[in-house]
Amino acid sequence: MASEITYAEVKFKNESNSSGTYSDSATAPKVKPTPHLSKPGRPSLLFTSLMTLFLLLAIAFLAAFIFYFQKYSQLLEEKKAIGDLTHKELNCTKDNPPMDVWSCCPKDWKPFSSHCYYISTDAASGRESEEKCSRMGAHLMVIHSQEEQDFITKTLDPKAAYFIGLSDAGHRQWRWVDQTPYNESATFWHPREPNNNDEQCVVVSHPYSSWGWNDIRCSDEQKSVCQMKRIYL
Ligand code: MMA
Ligand code: CA
Repeated sequence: MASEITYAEVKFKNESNSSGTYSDSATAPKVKPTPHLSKPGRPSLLFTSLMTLFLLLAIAFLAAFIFYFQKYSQLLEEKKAIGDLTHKELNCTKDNPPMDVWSCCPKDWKPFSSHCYYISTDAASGRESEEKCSRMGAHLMVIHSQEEQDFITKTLDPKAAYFIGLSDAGHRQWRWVDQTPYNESATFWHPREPNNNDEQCVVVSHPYSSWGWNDIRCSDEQKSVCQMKRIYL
């Protein structure tokens, strides 16, 4: 077949000038396709693709590293917080013998009804006091009944004042820290309290002859009472 015939030498007889004779080597650059797809100075497509892939992988690794580093830092932070939260010793009782459940409060916490209460030994601002309770898996104490008010006040020092989980959310709107409704008929304000719009935190105190609530500035440093649910095992 014609396509399979290779001409080593071609002569054009009727051409007057240069009646050229082209050798194999002379025709080669014109006829043969160059083996390289791109110019020798530029990187090949394969090289570019590999570099792009490598770059993408590097970015992915970097992103993953940053992501896991942040996760790890967060985990360390949480672990630190849990260090405070872990109650190393529990005091447990079996409340209802037929029920095979232990009801527990951490050591140094006082059980009452379905909760455990912790009386702080040092003074802090209202916000810090709530944060300290929170780090122990608790919140500032919420009082909804005379029984709760009496239970806690009989264990407190009458010379001190203790933050409870009640605060003014603005415009004298009283809010309990656990979001339970503020019931005006179950409050234990001292006479003539609350008395100051600038006092948005509340302490239970015994200034004269009885225990009651007083609004004070949240920046005041006072002791506090934390509350958490009993732990059932
Ligand atoms: C303090 C402070 C107030 C409280 C009054 C009551 C002088 O201010 O505790 O919150 O209302 O005492 O006299
Ligand atoms: Ca007051």
